[in-house]
Amino acid sequence: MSHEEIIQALYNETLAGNAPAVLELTLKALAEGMGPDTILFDALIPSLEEVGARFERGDFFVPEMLIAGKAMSGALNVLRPLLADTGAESIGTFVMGTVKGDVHDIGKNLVNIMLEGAGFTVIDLGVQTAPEKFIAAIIEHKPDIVGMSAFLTTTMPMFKVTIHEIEKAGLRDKVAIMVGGAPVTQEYADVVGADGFAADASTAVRKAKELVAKRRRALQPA
Ligand code: B1M
Repeated sequence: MSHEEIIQALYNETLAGNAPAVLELTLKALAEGMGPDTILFDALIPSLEEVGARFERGDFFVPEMLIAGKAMSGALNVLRPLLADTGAESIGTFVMGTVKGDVHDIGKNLVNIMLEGAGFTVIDLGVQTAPEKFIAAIIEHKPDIVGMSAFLTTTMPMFKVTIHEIEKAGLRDKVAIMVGGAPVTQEYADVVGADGFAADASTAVRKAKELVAKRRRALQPA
């Protein structure tokens, strides 16, 4: 199989939710010398975008989304160490969670992998993260940044609720707050009072580095 054929097959099998084939093709692609980022950005992510488009058109339903998501997650498990293993010293601590009411985690996991790859220590709170869980994690881990993902227009308001609870706990000035997820925009991030927003995983890393640098500058004695 040529590299193009592997990419096409990975796209098709992810769309079909064929997890064993996606795993096998991912391993094959790596054995053929293809980069993990090529596999991710040229095959897996475009395929999940098509899954979403078909769901919107009514051609796919929740079970199809679920099995496609599972197939993607299986491949991500293989790619994770390759994308994240830089051996770099920690450049900051990032607490990350998908907000309460939301079970989407593929995008969040991808951001985590990229953050780890860039040298962040990532504490992943998982999905359906209630404000009190974010607060407990801030107290326990003293992160530089708290990141929240939301993938539904109905769960995006949890950003504001969570930030409000962090404020009430007296912890807002202890952390920078970043938000993201498919429906989130910079305008929305500004409205909820977040310090940063990113539309994708690599921009998230850039933004996170900027926020850490800004915080470190602010904490330096004049
Ligand atoms: Co759902 N789902 N889903 N879903 N799902 C979407 C999000 C949807 C857009 C599909 C559609 O209509 N086109 C739609 C939301 C519509 C809306 O609100 N505007 C939707 C819906 C409606 C639903 C349900 C309500 C369906 C139902 O039950 N009727 C339901 C909700 C369940 C719940 O959460 N309470 C539901 C369920 C599911 C599954 C469980 C079946 C499954 C999730 C599996 C899982 O995550 N483990 C699923 C899936 C797979 C999808 C789609 C197809 C794919 C999402 C994905 O993983 N994308 C999705 C359609 C789509 O987005 N195209 C869809 C790939 C991922 C790499 O991209 O998630 O955008 P993304 O992440 C990006 C950026 O957003 C950014 O970086 C990531 C990597 O580049 N980013 C950040 C993410 N977090 C960040 C944080 C940051 C910074 C950047 O800083 C902190």
